[in-house]
Amino acid sequence: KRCLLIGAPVDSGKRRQGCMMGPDAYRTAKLAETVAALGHEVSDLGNISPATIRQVSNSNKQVYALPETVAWAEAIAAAGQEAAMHGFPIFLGGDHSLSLGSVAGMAAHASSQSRPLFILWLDAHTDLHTPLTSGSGNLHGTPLGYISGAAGFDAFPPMPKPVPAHQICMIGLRSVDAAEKAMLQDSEMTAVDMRTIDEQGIARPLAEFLGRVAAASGLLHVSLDVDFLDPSIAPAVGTTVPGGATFREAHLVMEMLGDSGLVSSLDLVELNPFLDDRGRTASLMVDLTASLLGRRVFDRPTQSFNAR
Ligand code: DIR
Ligand code: MN
Ligand code: MN
Ligand code: MN
Repeated sequence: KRCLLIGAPVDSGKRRQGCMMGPDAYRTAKLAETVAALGHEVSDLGNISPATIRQVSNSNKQVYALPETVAWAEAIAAAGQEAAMHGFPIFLGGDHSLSLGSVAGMAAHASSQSRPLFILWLDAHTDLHTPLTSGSGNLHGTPLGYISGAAGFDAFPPMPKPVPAHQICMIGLRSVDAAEKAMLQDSEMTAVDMRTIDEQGIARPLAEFLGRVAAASGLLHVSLDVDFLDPSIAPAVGTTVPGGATFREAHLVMEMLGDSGLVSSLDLVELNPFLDDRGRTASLMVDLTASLLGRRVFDRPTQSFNAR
């Protein structure tokens, strides 16, 4: 693969600052070197800057830093669409409002290739709010609302092609606001919460989704929020929620994604290095990326064992 690292130190998606340091934390944790050691070509494109900040209006006055976040989304979408023509974009966040841009860019790319775009959202949260429903006013809680074509995003560039609900899968859920639950009520999005993972394992729902991506010859964008992971292994995020994915669950997801060969772009978001513990969350995110890009214990297919 030709991996293109796009630093997007967007920090306007919520009030607590620190995600601006994310891209440099991934560099310090040797993301480029680690990916190159797996045999991939890697180019670090450096950090991008937001587009010109324009005054934008929104009826929800509670929304935090809307003009800044719109300006970031515009720049990230443009850089992502361009990168996707040349390789495999890896977006180094930055908070999750980054995906208002990355997914818009990937949607434009997919549409230019006449391929359907699928989204895998690895997160404790559903991020389905709109600027009108958000209680916190934090736009990092809204990208899936935007991506799926919900109303209320008139300040943002229109989504090139909203992603149909049946092409969206969320895994790791354990903090869903009432408005988001209502939106999921009669939606065709796949929403896998931690209880489902406890009862059925994480591999089953993922395999089912990957089967659908493959059957449709889709492109697959993966958005990995640090809070998908259990806080005991990933403390460097402003919105930790107990009961998250374990070390092995997370690696298994990434290994299965790598084996599928279906992933075409990746977001690494919400890392707040200011909250980290000697860089261990940044290092874990780098190792998870390595698992997605082919790092394995053995260079052979997994053996299967029959139950006696
Ligand atoms: C919450 C938190 N649902 C909000 N969202 C987060 O502010 O709307 N998403 N942290 O990752
Ligand atoms: Mn070009
Ligand atoms: Mn998120
Ligand atoms: Mn989250």
